[in-house]
Amino acid sequence: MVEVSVVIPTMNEEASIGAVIDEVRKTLAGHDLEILTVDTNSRDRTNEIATAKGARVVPEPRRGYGRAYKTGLAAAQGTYILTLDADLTYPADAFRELLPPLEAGTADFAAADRITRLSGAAMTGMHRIGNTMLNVAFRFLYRFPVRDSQSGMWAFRRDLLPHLRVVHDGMAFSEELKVEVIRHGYRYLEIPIDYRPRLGEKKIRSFSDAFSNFFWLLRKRVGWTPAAGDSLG
Ligand SMILES: Nc1nc2c(ncn2[C@@H]2O[C@H](COP(=O)(O)OP(=O)(O)O)[C@@H](O)[C@H]2O)c(=O)[nH]1
Ligand SMILES: [Mg+2]
Repeated sequence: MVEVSVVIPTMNEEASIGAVIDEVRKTLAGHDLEILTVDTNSRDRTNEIATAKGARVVPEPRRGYGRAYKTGLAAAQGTYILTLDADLTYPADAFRELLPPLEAGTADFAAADRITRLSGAAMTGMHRIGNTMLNVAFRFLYRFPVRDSQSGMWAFRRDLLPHLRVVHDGMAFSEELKVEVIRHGYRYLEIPIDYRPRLGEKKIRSFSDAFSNFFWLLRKRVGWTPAAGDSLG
């Protein structure tokens, strides 16, 4: 039985994927672990490196951060699922703080909070403004004191998945997942981390993704989404 599945979306991340997997293994040594990378058409050495480091590469040719997670989460087998980016921005050692509250049964979903200890170099001004706007909107619309609605580093029990219906296939997957978790009354915990500057080319478009994520928060709030969506598990 797999205890912990780590799911990592990748798209041309050869500069960092090896170091991310190394950090994950070091942090979770002693756990029965599987590492899945969900890859969309990488044309560089991403998949070669991930395979060499013992990860299972799950191909997902359809574009989108959320699409990749839907495929990766469905393929994961662990009791606990942990996620992070392939760009070395999220310090994997934060799993040492995210996982124990789940194991102890004091939280159902734990997310890394990049905002509380954010340093100047790790996020551009535009990105920071976008995040602030989205956090304010999330708090107002969902009456929940979230610190970092856009964080992509999570830890949760896999048995939550059948209860979560996430529609969005793009970057808004992250906020929508949190909305689902909170709406179901699961205990949501945020833990401050030291977010780092990215290696490799970023896939997010700060301006258009911020607007699209904002409108998605609104639409989700009023229930105006194109489909109910399938559950994640
Ligand atoms: N498989 C897959 N991964 C993606 C896609 N878009 C982004 N990613 C990955 O998702 C993570 C987040 O993307 P990133 O550019 O770091 O966005 P940011 O952290 O919000 O600035 C990275 O590991 C990317 O490689 C996609 O369409 N497919
Ligand atoms: Mg990133």
